[in-house]
Amino acid sequence: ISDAKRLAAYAAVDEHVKPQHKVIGIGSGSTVPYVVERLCQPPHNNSNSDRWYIPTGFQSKELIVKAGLNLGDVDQFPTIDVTIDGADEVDDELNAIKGGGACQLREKVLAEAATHFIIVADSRKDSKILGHAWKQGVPIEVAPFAWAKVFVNLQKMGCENPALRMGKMKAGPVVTDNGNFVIDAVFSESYMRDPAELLHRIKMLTGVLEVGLFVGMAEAAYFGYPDGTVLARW
Ligand code: DER
Repeated sequence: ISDAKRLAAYAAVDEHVKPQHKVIGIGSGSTVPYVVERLCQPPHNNSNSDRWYIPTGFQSKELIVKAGLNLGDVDQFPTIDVTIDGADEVDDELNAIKGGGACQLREKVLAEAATHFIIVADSRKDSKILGHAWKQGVPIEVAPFAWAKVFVNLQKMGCENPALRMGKMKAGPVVTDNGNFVIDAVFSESYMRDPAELLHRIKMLTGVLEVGLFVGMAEAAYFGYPDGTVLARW
């Protein structure tokens, strides 16, 4: 799987990061380390001295810092040339479920700020309809104060078993880089067939800060396969 992730990441960087691109958004998860790895190799590394890298959270920031790359902030660079990020699942229209790593708020800010938003993943994420491959539900970042209210409203919407995401080796819920909670909400296929409508309905719930549905945002997606091939969709 790691080889498949590396293949997807390398292909996406080689195809979409040009020498003239000076502001690069780096996503979160287990695939994006290979994006940074490729950007530190020739010929891409020749452009790094005057290039800025914008993180989507703590893990992403550490990747940039440890690679010795220029760390920027979205405050300095509200417009980004290319953002490359992973995903939990991608449908046949390049809509994605993101937030498996609880970073979807900053990820969506950088995806929206980018002229080019590119997804990289292994083949397990390549799907037709969201929810067919990723069974953990739509990750929803919520204000801690409002989580129970959002929970009830998600049930009223038809989500059978919303779940407050709990920490591992940490008592209590996962706390995001922004100090919020995450509710994972599984919806039936009838909802997932219209991710734009579902995104809107969830986002309108008071207390919801961001929803891990990236609809109509990705320009292209690269999927690495165990047989050594890469599938690019756009
Ligand atoms: O949270 C996210 O959306 C991350 O990008 C992540 O879930 C991507 O998954 P990966 O670890 O398979 O790259």
